[in-house]
Amino acid sequence: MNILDVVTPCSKATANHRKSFATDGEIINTLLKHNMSGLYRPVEVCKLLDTMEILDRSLNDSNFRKLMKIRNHRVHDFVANAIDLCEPMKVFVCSDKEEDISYIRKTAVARGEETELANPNHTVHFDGFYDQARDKERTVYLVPKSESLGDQLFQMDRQEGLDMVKRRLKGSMHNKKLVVRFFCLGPVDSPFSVPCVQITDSFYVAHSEDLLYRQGYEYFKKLPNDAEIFWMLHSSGKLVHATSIDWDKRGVAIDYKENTVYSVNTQYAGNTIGLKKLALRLAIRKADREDWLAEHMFLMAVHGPDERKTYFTGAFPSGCGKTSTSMVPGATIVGDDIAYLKTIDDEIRGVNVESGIFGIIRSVSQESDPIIWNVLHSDRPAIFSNVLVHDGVPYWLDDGRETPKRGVNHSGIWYEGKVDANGEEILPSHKNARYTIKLEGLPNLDDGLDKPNGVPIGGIIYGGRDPDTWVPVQQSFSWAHGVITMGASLESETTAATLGKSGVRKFQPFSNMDFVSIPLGDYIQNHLHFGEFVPKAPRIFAVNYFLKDDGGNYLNAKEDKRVWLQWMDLRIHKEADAIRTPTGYIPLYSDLKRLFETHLGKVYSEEDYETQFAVRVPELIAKIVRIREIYQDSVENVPDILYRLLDEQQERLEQARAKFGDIISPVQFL
Ligand code: SPV
Ligand code: MN
Repeated sequence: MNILDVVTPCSKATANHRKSFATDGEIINTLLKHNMSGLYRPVEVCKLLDTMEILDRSLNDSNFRKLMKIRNHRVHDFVANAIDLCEPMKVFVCSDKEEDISYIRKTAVARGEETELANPNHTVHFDGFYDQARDKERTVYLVPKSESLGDQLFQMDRQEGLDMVKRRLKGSMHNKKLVVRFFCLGPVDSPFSVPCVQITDSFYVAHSEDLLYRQGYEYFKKLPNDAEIFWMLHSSGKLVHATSIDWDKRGVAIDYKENTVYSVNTQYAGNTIGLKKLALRLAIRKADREDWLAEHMFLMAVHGPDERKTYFTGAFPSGCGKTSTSMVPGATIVGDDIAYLKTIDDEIRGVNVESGIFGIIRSVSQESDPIIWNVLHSDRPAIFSNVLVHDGVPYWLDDGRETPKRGVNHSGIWYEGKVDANGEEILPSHKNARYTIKLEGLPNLDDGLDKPNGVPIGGIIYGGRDPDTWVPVQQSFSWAHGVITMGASLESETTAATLGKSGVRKFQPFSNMDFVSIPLGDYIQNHLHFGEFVPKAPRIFAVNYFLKDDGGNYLNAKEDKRVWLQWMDLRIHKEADAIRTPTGYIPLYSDLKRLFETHLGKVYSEEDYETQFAVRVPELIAKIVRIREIYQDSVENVPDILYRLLDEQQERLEQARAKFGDIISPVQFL
């Protein structure tokens, strides 16, 4: 078959288009090869030629060639469809080359999406006043008519959702440049790798992803044609002063049938950086199909006695100490936000999906988070978002410095006492203000970051913002007990990381509720199954950094988490005894006293121990009642073992109450 025979009947084929093919032997050969090998029927070749026609007319020579080096027609289709829908003025294809990457940063600044700060390697980005966090309610799964994800997840009819999001995206890139970027989630060329294509009209998004993810252009060049790919299309929509103004028509839609995510009229990273929480939602489905886990977890190494390293993952809802745990002095970090876990050779191993940090900056001070503080005051590249800028210097809440009385923040020019449209005071820096940095080059970076098979996981930690139930640290009795009474029972008070009121206690199973994309009952079943038959399954722990006394004061200092980590390390290696309580194993006072002294140089009193580790029976029972009710009322396919383990825990608590009363000192269980 002659290529021109196929071209002629195609509706959009133009003379110019045929000419460009006729001069590009490489493409003609590709098309002929595919066609002859029976890969495409003529009608598909027509589609392919439509794609080529769009790309040919929209990309200049150099970008066209960069795209064609990736010989995957699904990539070409995705880019062409995005161009057809969003109608950009120009297209930029970003390779892994330094010149392309620095063009992204330069353009983010030139377009006003970022502003350079006094430190030449730093920029600041502002999101719109009403676009400062993840919008959970306007993030929906597109679900075909015959399927349901259960009552817990936001979903809408797939076709209606696609129509809605495409209507919003239509023409959204007029007068803008469309950027195509290629990344790899997890180490490149590893059993964990997931290739991703991101299309965006935001150079801030493209720049952030450069700091946060592993480059994937070269990887895509070698990728088999049928590789599973995650696809992301984002447009900030209409901009005024470089911020999205149609935030009330903000939308994030997850079309899991096509592994594609759409995001429009928003800029906040959690809604727009497709590789972050949007890809996590797709990954949870992939993990469920393939029997592994995709989790909202840090990954770090605790350095124990004799230079021993033990890796932990930790699931904490946003704003509950996840990043600061993974960055504690004395430990090494692999990742702070998203981990994939797989069983390899009878061991559970994990990787950091990302290669950077998008961390909450509030409360980062020289004293509380010295490593992060130093990084943010060094010459390493960083993007600050939604902080206060005064004289080119970024400030944030509780940073231990005197806050300037004026400056620029997400509300524009800011001065002390400025109020919003409702008369509420505007804080100098947003509570969810963030920093974006690469992990590469951090002084505390673990050498496991890019290991293709990841690192072996010794312990899994669950923690939330819990004022009155869990003790500061405890270990589960078994894998299933940990999965059910710690992971599946996690609750946490809301924070500024999501839109809506802060400080409200919410059901947050596995700290992953916001991203779970399969029915919750199936997700729990997957967890139970995952560790059950692994000979060296990680130990499961629960921590609580936010326990309060009756007067509402926190019972622990921020740095105490270093001691809890050391204790967990000892438990994994069977080097510390523990007390069995109705909810799990807790530390002995003598061990904590020693660890506080060694690691923090602090005297830990018996009185503190008894208050912090007291078993608060009424609160713990009330929690079980709440959790049981949620599962009974609104979750389908709940494994029976969940109810059994919750009932048994309640029974143990009731027996203890009958013997010792409502609030039980840990020493009673000795
Ligand atoms: C979180 O809120 O959990 C984050 C930031 O890590 S983002 O999900 O990107 O909003
Ligand atoms: Mn997160």
